This record gives sequence, structure tokens and C-alpha cells, in this order.
Amino acid sequence: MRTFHSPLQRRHAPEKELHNGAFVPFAEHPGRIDAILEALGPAEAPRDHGEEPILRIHPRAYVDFLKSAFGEWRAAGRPGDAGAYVWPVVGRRPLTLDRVDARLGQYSYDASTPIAEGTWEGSYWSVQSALSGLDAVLGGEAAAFALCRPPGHHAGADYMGGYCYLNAAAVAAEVAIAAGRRRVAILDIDYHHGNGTQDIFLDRGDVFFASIHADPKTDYPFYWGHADERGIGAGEGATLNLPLPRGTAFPAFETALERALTAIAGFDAELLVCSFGADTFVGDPISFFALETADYAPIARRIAGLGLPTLVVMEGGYAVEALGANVRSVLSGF
Ligand code: SP5
Ligand code: ZN
Repeated sequence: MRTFHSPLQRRHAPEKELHNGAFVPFAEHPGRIDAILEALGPAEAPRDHGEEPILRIHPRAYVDFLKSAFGEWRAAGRPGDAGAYVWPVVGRRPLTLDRVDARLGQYSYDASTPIAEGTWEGSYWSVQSALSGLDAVLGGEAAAFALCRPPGHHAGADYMGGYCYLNAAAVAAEVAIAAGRRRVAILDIDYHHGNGTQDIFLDRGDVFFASIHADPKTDYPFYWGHADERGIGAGEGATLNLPLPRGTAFPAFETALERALTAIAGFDAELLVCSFGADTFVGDPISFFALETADYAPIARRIAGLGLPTLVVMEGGYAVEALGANVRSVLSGF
């Protein structure tokens, strides 16, 4: 399968994240890329599509914030990576604020998504990899793999979180619509709910969002991904959340997958974007499902059974020693 990735994505390399009360090494590190490329072989360099596709999803003010925040942080004399320490109550009121600390809080929702020197560049090229994979699929490939990193599915239109800054899957889905695909489905099978993607398309009837993930009652991102979130307005019914308990292994995952695929098949999509996270793996250090490496191939075969042109976008997966094999397994099924 054609695979797209830019070495510039490595420029995003924060040092630490806040986890359970302590600063610990950043889990979403460039070594993840090394592990995947070692298993797959070299990837194709993405074409530069510029900022225009990104701005279809993300407002200019947020994009400018991502570009300038690290420089402002350094100019304020701060060491290390930029991160918020105060957040507004969500949507409290629109304010234009000067200090980088205020802006970091306005454009984020957690403390595990620091901005490092290369965060904008890495995020930008991660989206370009997704757009180049989309080009391949729009050009007739049955499936393509965008080796995105940093991941994207926790990023909303104007917020970062969950190691995500720009939402590559959402940008790709929106560009597919702009290219004339009338309806697009997004299937998110990362361990964590894709709250950013859901938020972006919540009120849209032309993009179906289905997610299988750990129950947010016990797992990040807590405030999204509950089964009663089904879309609003024109998007009523075009969001499907299938939360599963910690410990879920292949049989229960497969049952949820069949439900998601039945819903997607009924939506009459012309293209599928699959947000794939390998953090459903039994050995993942920050997650608690129990999928085995060999399970990813039949999961992909069932998804491929939809018969839709499919862009696979990399999201999470932190068991680095198994990551290459897990990605190879899932790609073997498409
Ligand atoms: C894309 C994705 O999978 N994002 C996951 C974000 C989860 N963040 C909350 C859990 C943070 C755990 N950090 C553990 C670090 C250990 N070194
Ligand atoms: Zn995840």
C-alpha cells in the first residue's frame, strides 16, 4: 500500500508531559515513526498542498497561534516546551488576550499537549501526508496509508489536546468533500475517543463519524464519546459512539465494529477515512484494551469489506516495540 510520511514530522518532539501529577517523558515521540518505517520500509514524501486545506477546518487565528506560541514562550524567558497552566471555562466568553499563557489556555484543553520548537512544522507535514494519501485514493487507489505524526483526532477546529494539534483526518475528509465526494464517513478505532473530529463534524449531515473507544467514564478524554452523543442539527444521527470497557478483546471489539460498519454502509458514503490507533494493543503502556497483533488484519479486512476507497490515518499507539508489527498487520488487511 502506498504510504506517505515526511521526515519533517520528526521536528515535533516535546520533552515531557504532565501525567498523573508528575512530568514524565513524552509518550508520543519520534521513535514511533522509526518503529513503523522499520516494519513498512521507506515511505513516499508528501506533496506540499499549502495552508489552504488546513484553513478549511482550522481558523486562521488558531493556525497563527500554533506557529507563534513557541517563539512567544521563549521571548517570555521560559524554559522547555510551551504549555498552559490556566484554562477558561469552556466558551466562557470571547476574549482577545496578549499573554502566551492566556492564549495557550484558550487554544487547548489538557496539559499533555506541549508546543515545542518544531510543533507547527511537524503538524503541518503530518497533514500534508494525509492530503497526499487522499490524493492517491481520489486518484483510484483502493486504500492508502498516511503515516501521520503528531496524531490529529483530539484536535478540534480551534483547540489542541491529546498530543494532537491539527486534525489530519478532518482536513482530509473536508478536502474530499470539496473535491466532489458528496458524503464521507470517518471510522475512528483509536483507543481514545476522537473528540476533535466529532466536534468538527457534529452538526454536519454530510460527514458520518463513528468511533469505537474506551468508555470515557474511565478513560481520556472523559468529556466526550458517551453513547448519547449522536450529532446535532443537520448532523443528528451522523455521529455514532460505541464505548467499550477496559479489558475489551477481539470478540467484543468485532461486535462493535460490525455495528459501526452497518451504520456506515447505511450512510451511503463515497469515501472512508479510518483514524487508526494501535493503542488498542494489549501491551500499550497508556491504554487498556486487549487486541493482539494478529487481530488487526481481520479488523482491516472487515473495514475493507465496505468496498469504499479508504484513507488510513495514523493516530495513537505507544507500545513502540510492537508498533511496526501492529501497523503492518492492519495494512495487510486493506
Ligand atoms: C492520539 C492519542 O492516542 N492520544 C492519547 C492522549 C492520551 N492522553 C492522556 C494520557 C496521558 C498518559 N501519558 C503517559 C505518559 C507516560 N510516559
Ligand atoms: Zn489514542
